[in-house]
Amino acid sequence: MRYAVFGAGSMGSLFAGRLAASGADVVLVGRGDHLDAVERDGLRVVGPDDEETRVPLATARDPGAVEAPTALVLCVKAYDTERALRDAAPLLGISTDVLTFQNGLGNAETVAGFVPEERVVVGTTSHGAYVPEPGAVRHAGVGETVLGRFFAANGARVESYADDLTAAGVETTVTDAPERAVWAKVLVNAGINPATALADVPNGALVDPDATARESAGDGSGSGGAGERVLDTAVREGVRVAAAEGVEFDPAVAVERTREVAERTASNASSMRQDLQRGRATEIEALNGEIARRGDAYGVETPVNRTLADLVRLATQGSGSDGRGR
Ligand code: KPL
Repeated sequence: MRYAVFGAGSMGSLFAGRLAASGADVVLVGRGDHLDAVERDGLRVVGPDDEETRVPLATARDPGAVEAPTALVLCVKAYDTERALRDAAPLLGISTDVLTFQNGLGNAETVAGFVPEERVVVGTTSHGAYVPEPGAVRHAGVGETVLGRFFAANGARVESYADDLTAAGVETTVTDAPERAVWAKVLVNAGINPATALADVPNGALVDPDATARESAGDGSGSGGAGERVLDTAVREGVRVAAAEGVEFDPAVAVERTREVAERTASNASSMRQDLQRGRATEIEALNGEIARRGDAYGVETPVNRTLADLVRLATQGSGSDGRGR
């Protein structure tokens, strides 16, 4: 089994580093200071309990120089999927699987434009990771990872990918319903990411009971559950769009799950907040933007998701990017 991980961000680095440390054949494909540092000194992986290892890890800047892998693992931002697949075209062998571990809706469909549908594997992960400095990745929070073929039945190969990741310390299970796993993550991201990005607050601010209490006290110092209202409505609209696609969630459970994630990651800056702060493109089109577009297609109203998407577009325009990484 040979893995080529595309995208030297936090998740790509974590997967590639953990796989390499477990002895798997893996190359990390990307660019920038971080990749340079990994090429020079190996990847420093800091675990959730502060344990540290330095892992020698093969890197490549030119996908054309990479030997055809068994699995191409896409960890680039959702808006970069097409560009990454065009770059990867020379190394896609006749049986290479493409695993997408990206946020948002529509990634599997994009991948299926490049490889036959039976080779599309979709994964979601709730691990927390970040790159604290070039050459290092911090595995901040242990989560769950699931994967499964999106358009075909799972087989031995998918089991092997899950086994390899589990052996590498990223416990992974195989699911027969990857579209449900994707939607579950989308609902959480749609409920947390744009609100925290636009308000420039940590995730926990959305569910801060103190803020609610302050407003009830009437002294005007609290946000009065504003975050909860936005989260609640964005998630419920998303649940209705998912239902129109035949993926059913209990709305109250979906809201509660999103609240729990906001509480568990209370001090984190969401990925979209970090993107906006740094003037980078965001994943809004694959999240709330796509919920609104699919809502239109099914005749499901999504005013809050549409407005959140428009506001993030506006904020991104203000930073000089067109929101698509260009
Ligand atoms: O996945 C996340 C993100 O920021 O993109 C959450 C779960 C919201 C954690 O910050």
